[in-house]
Amino acid sequence: MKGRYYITTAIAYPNGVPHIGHAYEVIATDAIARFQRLDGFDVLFLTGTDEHGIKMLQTAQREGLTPAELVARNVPRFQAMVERFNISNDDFIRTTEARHKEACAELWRRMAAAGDIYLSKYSGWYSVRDEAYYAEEETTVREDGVRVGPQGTPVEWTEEESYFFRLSKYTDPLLRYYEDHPEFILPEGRRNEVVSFVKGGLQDLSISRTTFDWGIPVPGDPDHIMYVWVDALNNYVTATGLLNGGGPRTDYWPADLHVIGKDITRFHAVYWPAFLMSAGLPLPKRVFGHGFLFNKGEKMSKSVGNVVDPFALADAYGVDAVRYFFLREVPFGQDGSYTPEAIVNRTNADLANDLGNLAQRSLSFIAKSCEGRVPTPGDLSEADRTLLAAADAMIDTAREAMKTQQLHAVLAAVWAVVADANRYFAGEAPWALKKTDPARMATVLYVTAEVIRQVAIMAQPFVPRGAAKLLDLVGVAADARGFDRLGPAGRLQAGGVLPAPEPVFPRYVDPDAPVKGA
Ligand code: ME8
Repeated sequence: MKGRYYITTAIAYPNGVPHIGHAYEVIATDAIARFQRLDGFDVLFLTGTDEHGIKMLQTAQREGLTPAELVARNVPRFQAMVERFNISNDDFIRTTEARHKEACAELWRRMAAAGDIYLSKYSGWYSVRDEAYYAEEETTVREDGVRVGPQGTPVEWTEEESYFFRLSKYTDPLLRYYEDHPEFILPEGRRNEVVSFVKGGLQDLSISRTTFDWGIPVPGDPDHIMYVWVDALNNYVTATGLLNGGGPRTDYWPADLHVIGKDITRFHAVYWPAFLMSAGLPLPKRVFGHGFLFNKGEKMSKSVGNVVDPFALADAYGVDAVRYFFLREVPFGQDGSYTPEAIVNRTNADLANDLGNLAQRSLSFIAKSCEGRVPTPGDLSEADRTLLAAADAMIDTAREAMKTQQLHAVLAAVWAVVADANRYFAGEAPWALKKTDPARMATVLYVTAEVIRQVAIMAQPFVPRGAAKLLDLVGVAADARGFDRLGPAGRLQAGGVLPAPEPVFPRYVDPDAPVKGA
């Protein structure tokens, strides 16, 4: 084992059903978690739901439910989404769980013991949609007279007694931390935004509410409940047991990577490290703010009616295809747009044609011409060596790209080898060699199968189902699929018996398209 690796997603508000942005985040995080596991790390992968706060309460009221009823109805949909997309999370945390309430009370006590919490009166602007306090200068008045915060959501004037956290005290320590850890916040553009926000000076933060009670009570003053972001951020620590008296997971803290969307960078890169410094806990190593997905270039919103149901996408195109499309097409960290045509074009080209057909053609040829056994290679030609070298080099490129979570670059490197293998296979034309030079044919088929083995190992984090099936087809045992088996270490053994080939990545055919000849 190379060491522990703790990775998390944001925890979603279950105030509605999951949308494709939620699916995108768990898919990307899952690819990283699977990559690290295959690379020999002892991974803890956490996701879950953020169930308190005024937004949840108001949604429940609008629907004539109690907040507890609302979460009881919606959380299973989030759990089902995680399952549907083949997410390999080790835990699913709900902020209404007892373990979490205990951990939050302990966090609060530690911040209070550090002298960082005081009682005062809050008056200012609050956005329920963002669950965020904004300074007056961050708000603007829209043409229709509605005052909105920096994310464009309405803010309302709020005045109440509140506990405050001495965030101002952490301005310099935070700036020093960003300076000493230039890769704490990625991508770089997001880091620059955070640094300039903090340089502007931080004001103390209101961290409790008294006007509703759907939340975690403040220790010693149950008239107050904790500000939902104090509660929410602490989920990452709760899952390790560190603030619940210990247990087997405590050594996973600090987290290696918090994967979040760009709109919640401030909470993760400013508030969260400040709370942790105050509580005397180590800081996470990285916060990665991914981009937003847009439907045909438009922002998804319930009022526009273009919110895409991730279950419908999975049903239409398949889980592997949806996973592959978003991770290959959207440079991780940037915004992405998608259309049904783009999903079909990309996955038919890369999965069905380039990889799927290559595997189907070469493996059926092996089945027919080599008695269904891994062929025995002869001396390697220049072309054989070049292709094998390209396959052997994938993992180094991939590890380098993964240092900064460049998932699309990993896939680009792997599919560059798939393209090489297709050119090789077409150029060597094993079907012609069958009559003229069967020994050379065997070598070409061996090299092709070996490259498929390595491509499939590399593809596991992204298209887990299809990659596993490919590995079955080239006869790779379940315990020989880790990255330590890449390169010469795990070369296919000549003579190994292979199962009957079958197609792995189906081509998407529009169910409504006119049938040819009909
Ligand atoms: O923010 N494209 O919950 P949430 C990509 N509970 N990502 C998107 C997206 C889109 N169109 N829309 C949302 C919350 N996201 C808090 C998090 S963490 C301690 C608490 C992302 O349900 C969003 O950026 O509004 C966030 O990372 C995640 O989905 C959950 O969003």
